[in-house]
Amino acid sequence: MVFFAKNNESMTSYNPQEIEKNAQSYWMENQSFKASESPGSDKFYCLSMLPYPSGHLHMGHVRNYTIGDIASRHQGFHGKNVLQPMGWDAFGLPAENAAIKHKASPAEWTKNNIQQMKAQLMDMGFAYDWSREISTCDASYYRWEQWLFNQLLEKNLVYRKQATVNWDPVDHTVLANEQVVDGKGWRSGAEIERKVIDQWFMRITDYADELIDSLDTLERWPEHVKNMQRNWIGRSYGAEVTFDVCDREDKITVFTTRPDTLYGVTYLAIAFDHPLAQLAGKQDQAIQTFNQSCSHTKTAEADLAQLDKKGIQTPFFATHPLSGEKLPIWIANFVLSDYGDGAVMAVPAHDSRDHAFAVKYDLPIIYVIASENHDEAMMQPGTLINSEKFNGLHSDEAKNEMIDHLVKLNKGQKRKQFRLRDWGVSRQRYWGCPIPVRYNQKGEVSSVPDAQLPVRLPTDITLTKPQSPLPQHPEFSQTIADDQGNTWRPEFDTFDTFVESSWYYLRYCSFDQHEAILDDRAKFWTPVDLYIGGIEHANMHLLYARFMHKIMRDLDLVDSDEPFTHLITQGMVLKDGAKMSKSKGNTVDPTALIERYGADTLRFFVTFAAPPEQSFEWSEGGVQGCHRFLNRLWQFAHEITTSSQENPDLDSSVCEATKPHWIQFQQSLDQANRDYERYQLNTVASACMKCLNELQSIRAIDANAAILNTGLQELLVLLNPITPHITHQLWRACGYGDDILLAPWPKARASMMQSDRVEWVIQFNGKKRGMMNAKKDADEATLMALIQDHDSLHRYLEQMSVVKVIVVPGKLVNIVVKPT
Ligand code: ANZ
Repeated sequence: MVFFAKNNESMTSYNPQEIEKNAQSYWMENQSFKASESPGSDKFYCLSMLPYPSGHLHMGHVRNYTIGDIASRHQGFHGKNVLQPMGWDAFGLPAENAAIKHKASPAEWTKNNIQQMKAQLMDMGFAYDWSREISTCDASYYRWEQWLFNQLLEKNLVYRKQATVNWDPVDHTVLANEQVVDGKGWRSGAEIERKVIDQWFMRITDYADELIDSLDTLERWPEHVKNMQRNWIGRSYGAEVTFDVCDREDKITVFTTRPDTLYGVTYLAIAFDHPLAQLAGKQDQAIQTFNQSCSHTKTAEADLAQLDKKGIQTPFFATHPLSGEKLPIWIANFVLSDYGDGAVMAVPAHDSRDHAFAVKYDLPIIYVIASENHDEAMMQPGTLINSEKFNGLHSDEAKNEMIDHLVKLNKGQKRKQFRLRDWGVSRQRYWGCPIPVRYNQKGEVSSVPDAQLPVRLPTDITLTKPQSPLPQHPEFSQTIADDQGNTWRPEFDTFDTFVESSWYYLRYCSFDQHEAILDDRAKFWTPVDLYIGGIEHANMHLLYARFMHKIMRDLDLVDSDEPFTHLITQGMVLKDGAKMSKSKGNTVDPTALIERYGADTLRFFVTFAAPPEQSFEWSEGGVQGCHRFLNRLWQFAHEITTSSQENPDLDSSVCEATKPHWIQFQQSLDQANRDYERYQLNTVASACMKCLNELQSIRAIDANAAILNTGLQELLVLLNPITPHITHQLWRACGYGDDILLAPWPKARASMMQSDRVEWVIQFNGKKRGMMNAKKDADEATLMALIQDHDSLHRYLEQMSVVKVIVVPGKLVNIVVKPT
């Protein structure tokens, strides 16, 4: 292709490798992204979930971090104090596995990986304040985690208790549920045992109510993530009912959400490790065998739901608290040991599990809610029958009356129950943060005083097997003697790595504070304004971080109730319809792409491919298309560079022929600005493409048009958050200034905007719910489509059906809805 540069100099071609390095050095030298707590400006804390340092950046990271980087750079142009930090979630199992494989030290392996990945992140041109880099395996970080543990200990928010773990008897190690495959250890293949050992727990259940209730304040969190958290915490309201065991002193307490069905109870079902089940096992070999078989199944509720219902009858009976009826007591494999009281009042007529079980073992079924179909369980509430004085009541009333009655008889009470358990934070592993406690010969516990922190994890370790080397480590395992002649040994367990990631975002604020965990800067920066990460962290990580934030608030270290104001869960990068992942062997290496096309192309592609929350299919062709766009931009900028003079009266200089294109340009600019605000970044990218097309059309009509330079300047700034390197270079090459980061942010010219857009009032059932910008003459279908897509308005349509839509042209839409 031949280009005619106006200044007749030979045209330089777009060489991303060179210009990207230059731009990156410029930012480094000028400390362009160093965060400061300047008074007078608003802050914007933009956070992407920190990576595990596997050594290789993958496309999921690239996408996640590009979204965050665009948001940060965009806010920077708007005069905000921006904080965009990066760090490493550096403890955890993979380092141990890799170390065993390579007979190396996990610390070394991790350090090398961090170096490699950091270089890759640098190549992407992300605007991080690297001075705040955190590595969670550094003692300067984890010593404050240990300090926090001491605080929690003092506040009685951590405790030690026996709990069941999956024990691999060959590898001498505890396995996570995911590492147990068909009841066997994933590595050793050994039959897994359920072993009961002492472990540390954090009292997250103390905050269960608040963790549910304050979800309602998180307006900028995806609804489905909030629902996942609600379900995970699982608050149920119901009753506790006590059954006397016939001819014995024992009582069985059950939790039920359906006290209205009490007269329908025909048997009790208890978990295999319920005291009565254990007692029955001692007396009867068959029961013993059954209990043992239950002890090998997984405990996860989802797994239990899939199980074939199995049970065995015990020799015990219980008395129905109201009717006095004698009820058999069964041990059943679907009863969770650690939910409620590990016992269920079975109502086969109205619960499907109980029904399946009753049919299988030929137990009686009594309907106590009027129902026509007696072939299966009728789960809906309704009118009570067969329930003596409660007959004729509706379930809702009956629930309360039944509870009142039980309270009078001293046989039950109202109860709130959570599915959430306290957070078990002990791991019987080496590569983690040491838990700062000691034990004496009697097994008594004492915390390591703050002044003696950190308890350092030794790093001079060569791992050869998955067993923790800490109990054998000559220095670490040393005991200390006190004045009373007690000797104290250290704790050999380390923390679950979710502990580190539950508070790292706070430490970025006070990264160089060595006298305290946090300082006032944490109050300045938090809550995080935008948090971006994968949906796989919807439950555990986000819940633990929310819990920790509330603890920090109660320690007066932060002054907000929630850590993350706005959450974006980015979609997946797919290849041939499957998630791109190492295990599927379908990954594309970002480094190879950067070498070939440059980071800007990659950044543009992952932005352009889909809205942040949606998944997209990888396409090399798509990457090439993006590269061609950047090439066109490069060439265009070089061709017009010297052709212009500043024209103060820009609008009147626009001739009739070029005017439609200039108007189009302004409209795309306007659209891009609106889409930036709502993080609809893919359409920002396409608007930038349209802008370039319009400028090219203008040049084809009038090569000297004064608006070309103005348009190019605006386009470069608009594009800068997405493709920072090429825009940095062109800004300088075109002589617009030294640093594009100092340029004003472009706004569409009102005078050039065709006034075909207006702010529509949007009502639902006659109530105004918001405004929406759209074409004045938009029809009903277009408006409805826009509302469906709208950030805040779409939720009024969720689980609703539209009865009627009334459009007042150019002004108002009223949608009449009713629940589906
Ligand atoms: C009688 C009943 C009748 C029940 C009926 C349900 C329907 P959520 O809502 O999830 O909290 N349950 C109680 N403890 C259990 C345990 N340890 N393992 C397995 N199931 C247990 O569930 C509460 C219901 O789950 C309780 O209400 C109880 O069964 C069962 F028509 O009691 B229901």
